[in-house]
Amino acid sequence: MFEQRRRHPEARGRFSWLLSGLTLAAKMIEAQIRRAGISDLIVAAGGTNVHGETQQKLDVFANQALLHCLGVRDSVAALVSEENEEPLVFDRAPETGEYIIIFDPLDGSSNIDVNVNIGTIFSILRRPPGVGQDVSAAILQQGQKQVAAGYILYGPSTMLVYTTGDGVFGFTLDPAIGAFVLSHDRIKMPERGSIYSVNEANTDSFPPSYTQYFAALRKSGYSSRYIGSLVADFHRTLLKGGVFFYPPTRLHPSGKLRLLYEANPLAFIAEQAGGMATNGASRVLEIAPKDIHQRTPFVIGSPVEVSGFSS
Ligand code: FDP
Repeated sequence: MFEQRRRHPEARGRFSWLLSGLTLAAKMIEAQIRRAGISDLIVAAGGTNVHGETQQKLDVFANQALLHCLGVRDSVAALVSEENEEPLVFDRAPETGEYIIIFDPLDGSSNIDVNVNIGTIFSILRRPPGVGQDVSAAILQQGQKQVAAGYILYGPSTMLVYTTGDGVFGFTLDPAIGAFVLSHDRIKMPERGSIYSVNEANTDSFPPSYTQYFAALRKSGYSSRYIGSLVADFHRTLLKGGVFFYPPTRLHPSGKLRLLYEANPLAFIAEQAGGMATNGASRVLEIAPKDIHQRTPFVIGSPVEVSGFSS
């Protein structure tokens, strides 16, 4: 991070301070996740932890950790969480509160209770020039305006993957020293892969363009993987190539995934790694958001597979 900062002599360290808030929250969340099964036993035994506190659900804990660790950074103008109906806007002067942070505190919630990978996703926007004390109207920016985006994957090891628009970097948490160590320098997504990823149980309600494309992929020898945690499915796609889909379905006619919390940050990372992301028709990063909780169909992955599909 410092190396990247050296290339921007005008940087004042506010952004690094912000990222340190994210990594601190990530370590708090990861520590809680690691004890998840044990905490359940404690709850079953009496409902309180060793400090006499009632155990919280992990997604509530993750949300509060992020709101706290980021909210105390004075460069934050607003925090927009998937878990909260409304953004949390801070009354900070425009020259101080420079950043809007959008996050999904714990993605893949259906996998929390079964010890399967889950993640935190974040997207960072700058307060546009001329926007006064109330920044809420400036939250709905196109994904291409993001100044940084990333995710933390809580898996067999915990990883932070992020971009500031100058490549994608992966850091692995070394539990022995409690620090994220650069482990994946300038990640490049393979041109093409051999895996497609989609919840096939929804096949009957996918538009025909999707089912036809999946059939074509199968004919060409593709295999299939679906974890059901977006961060984990994306992380595999980033490293191994291939393509992930969340198409429109009967239950979710506009797709299930959220544009601001999920699609935009991962699309930024994918493009920075040489991949692509679309809603089936146009580039995700060019979609003009109308609502903070807006959903979108999502197709993301290697350029060969993503460009080969059109809804
Ligand atoms: P979840 O509902 O378990 O929180 O957006 C949330 C998400 O998981 C993604 O992480 C995941 O890719 C997707 O939804 C899974 O949805 P389906 O169960 O409908 O496949």
